[in-house]
Amino acid sequence: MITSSFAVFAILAVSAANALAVNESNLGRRHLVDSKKLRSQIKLEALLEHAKVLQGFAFATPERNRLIGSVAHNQTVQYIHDTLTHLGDHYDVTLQPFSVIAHTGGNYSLTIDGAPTNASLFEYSPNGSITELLVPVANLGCEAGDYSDAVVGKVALISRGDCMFGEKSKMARAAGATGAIIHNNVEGEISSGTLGPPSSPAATDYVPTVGVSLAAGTAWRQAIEGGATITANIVVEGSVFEERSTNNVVAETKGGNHSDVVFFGAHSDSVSAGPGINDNGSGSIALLEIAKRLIRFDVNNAVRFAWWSAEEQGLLGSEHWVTTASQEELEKIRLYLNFDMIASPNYALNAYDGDGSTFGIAGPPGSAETEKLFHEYFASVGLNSTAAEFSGRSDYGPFLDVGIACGGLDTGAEKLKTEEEVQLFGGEAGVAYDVNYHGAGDTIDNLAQDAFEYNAKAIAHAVAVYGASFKILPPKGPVQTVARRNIDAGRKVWKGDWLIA
Ligand SMILES: *[C@@H]1O[C@H](CO)[C@@H](O)[C@H](O)[C@H]1NC(C)=O
Ligand SMILES: *[C@@H]1O[C@H](CO)[C@@H](O)[C@H](O)[C@H]1NC(C)=O
Ligand SMILES: *[C@@H]1O[C@H](CO)[C@@H](O)[C@H](O)[C@H]1NC(C)=O
Ligand SMILES: *[C@@H]1O[C@H](CO)[C@@H](O)[C@H](O)[C@H]1NC(C)=O
Ligand SMILES: *[C@@H]1O[C@H](CO)[C@@H](O)[C@H](O)[C@H]1NC(C)=O
Ligand SMILES: *[C@@H]1O[C@H](CO)[C@@H](O)[C@H](O)[C@H]1NC(C)=O
Ligand SMILES: *[C@@H]1O[C@H](CO)[C@@H](O)[C@H](O)[C@H]1NC(C)=O
Ligand SMILES: CC(=O)N[C@H]1CO[C@H](CO)[C@@H](O)[C@@H]1O
Repeated sequence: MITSSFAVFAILAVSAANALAVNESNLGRRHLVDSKKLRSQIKLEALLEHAKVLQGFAFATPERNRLIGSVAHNQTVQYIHDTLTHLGDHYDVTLQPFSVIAHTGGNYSLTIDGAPTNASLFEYSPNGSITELLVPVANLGCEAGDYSDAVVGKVALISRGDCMFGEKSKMARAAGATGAIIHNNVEGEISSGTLGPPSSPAATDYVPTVGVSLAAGTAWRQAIEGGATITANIVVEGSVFEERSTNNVVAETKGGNHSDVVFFGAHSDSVSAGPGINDNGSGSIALLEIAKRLIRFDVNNAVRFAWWSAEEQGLLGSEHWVTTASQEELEKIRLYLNFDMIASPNYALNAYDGDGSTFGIAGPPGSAETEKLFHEYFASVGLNSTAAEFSGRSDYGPFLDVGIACGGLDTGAEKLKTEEEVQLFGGEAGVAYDVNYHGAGDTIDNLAQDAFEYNAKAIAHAVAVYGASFKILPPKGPVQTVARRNIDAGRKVWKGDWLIA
């Protein structure tokens, strides 16, 4: 239940209600949802109106963001919830409360034999200041037996691979180490890794843990095996863990077969650096506007929408939903589609690579057909489209983990646009798709309005096609009872923006 800042919301609700006006006299004679008709209802002006409301929430607070648990994020959740409930009796709308442990702050340094050394700090690493000998751990540090008595009181040097970073840090602690350095098992540094939230804000699950490159880790191992001693100094300061309560919003059409659901999701929170209007306000807004317009139509398959919270902490909202759903609930989902960052200023129009033809990782049966649906749709309206890596790096990750077919669209984040993509989409080569990614400049003024509208209509197309029929999909694959992780040694496993293994 969200009761905070109700007065502020009440004022905004008036303009929201106007923007919502639906011609009730048309509701009595509804027809089966149709792509062209639904798309014709999706207007850029309405999308931008919602964007203004979300940005207004952020900019009315000193932090100017929509970080989970903040007033502006709570208002976002309430705005989505109230917009849906004000539509009348068309959706079952629920708030799913949960709490997460957020990690803020944490600056750090690594010094090896007195020399400052490149390293990254794992998210959820605790404070500490350790100066101790470095002791290599056998194998991949995923079994208690990999840790010899020599690590007691020392800094454990562990290879990446096989199990999660958090498990390695926990095992190092259990074996008596006071700090841990995890080196990569493929070339390059380990950037933006997470240990995963501790069991409570006060828990002492982990030792201070940093990540280094394969080259650095290998050199230290070889030196130590050759008889040298190496002293590591790890300092982590100002890591703050706090519990924050928040809500997912989930809405399902009253109509349609509730045992055959097509599920659309986006995340409602932003990072702390800015209001998050492209990342990922844009996906949330498109879904809200489509949900509003869909009430004029009938559906054969129930259409469910979710606005996930705590994506930025590592997909915690979607994971909470998936891990608390029963096997029976999960089996009712034919397909999950995800939409985040769909209006990047220097955009590419990407559909998730569900068939694996571009990046080599395919999804469960139905994922390839959904990628094809989007490419064919864009082609039918004269637009080019490309594939985005099907990495699990957003809220569809938990759905893929349990074997549900997935798809989705995005327009690119921090990576640089290529010459080839400029031929397809215009824009500037060698510049990030979204230079404001995770920044204060992620505002309405910096949205690509054309991409926003193209993508909102593409989503409406998928809502219409799958709301009417799943006939283009092959038979479903098996759904797993317990969420499993695709952790192969050396494969990057993403959780939001974070590597977990
Ligand atoms: C509502 O729809 C009816 C029937 O299509 C139409 O005659 C009427 O003008 C519409 N009203 C408004 C306010 O758009
Ligand atoms: C936001 O909502 C959560 C969940 O209802 C609540 O626990 C929290 O106190 C709210 N935050 C603020 C700043 O009002
Ligand atoms: C952390 O930041 C503080 C304040 O800027 C600074 O004094 C301290 O040296 C930093 N610590 C490390 C380990 O970099
Ligand atoms: C440290 O990292 C920086 C930035 O990634 C890189 O330019 C530099 O070469 C690295 N230094 C070493 C010694 O690896
Ligand atoms: C880490 O240190 C900061 C002060 O530098 C403190 O506020 C914070 O609570 C400490 N974190 C933990 C998890 O103890
Ligand atoms: C609803 O969907 C389920 C699962 O696909 C199917 O078994 C059932 O026959 C459908 N019901 C109707 C009325 O179509
Ligand atoms: C699609 O790509 C082709 C080939 O690069 C290009 O000629 C065309 O202008 C692009 N279409 C659009 C709408 O940008
Ligand atoms: C910060 C963050 O997690 N943003 C997500 C927004 O959506 C894109 C596309 O799905 C993801 O790649 C980002 O991780």
